[in-house]
Amino acid sequence: MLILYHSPRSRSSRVVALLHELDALDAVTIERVTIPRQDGSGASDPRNPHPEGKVPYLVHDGVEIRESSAIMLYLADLFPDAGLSIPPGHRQRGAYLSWFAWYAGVVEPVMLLEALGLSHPALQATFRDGEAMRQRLRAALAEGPFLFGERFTAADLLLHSPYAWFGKPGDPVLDAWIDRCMARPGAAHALAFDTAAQAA
Ligand SMILES: N[C@@H](CCC(=O)N[C@@H](CS)C(=O)NCC(=O)O)C(=O)O
Repeated sequence: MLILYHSPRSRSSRVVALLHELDALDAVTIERVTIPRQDGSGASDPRNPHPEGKVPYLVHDGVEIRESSAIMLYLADLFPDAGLSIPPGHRQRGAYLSWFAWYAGVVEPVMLLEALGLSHPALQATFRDGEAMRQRLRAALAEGPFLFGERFTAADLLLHSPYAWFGKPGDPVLDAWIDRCMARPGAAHALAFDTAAQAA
């Protein structure tokens, strides 16, 4: 049994989009929980088993999986027929895993630091900066419309997601890629799902 703990219009919305892309919505129970929001609304939900009260959180037959990168990798592997995962044994598997680790370890901190206008030599040494991060994405997208050429994968879904919330960076290559990702059926489903949940 699979349970996704989800809060509308949050980092778990991209997992809802992924489940739609994987044609796996029927296999997963989506439990809506509340979270404290940055505007002061909301609160931690005692029904959410995440150790920090966060979303997304996935429970699979009692095994708990946290962090968007791990959850999305896990689900894309679990439902391989959709072709959104690059499986173990494939020569691009390592590159595929690298995007998920880089997202969690570099993209999220760098985007937050840039949004807050924070810089420090140690931060630059550790993470580089927003322009280096965008250059890394641009270089990958020189080969095709998605991070793995013609193939849309769960890595595209994760990596473009902060831009879907915060807006495009104003770079022609990145903006076109974000538009392509946002035009996917999963993105439309997640938006409609969250809108309906919030209206209920
Ligand atoms: N690195 C985590 C971040 C999860 C996260 O911070 N989620 C936010 C929603 S966008 C949350 O649950 N916040 C509630 C809280 O901090 O208590 C992931 O990507 O899964």
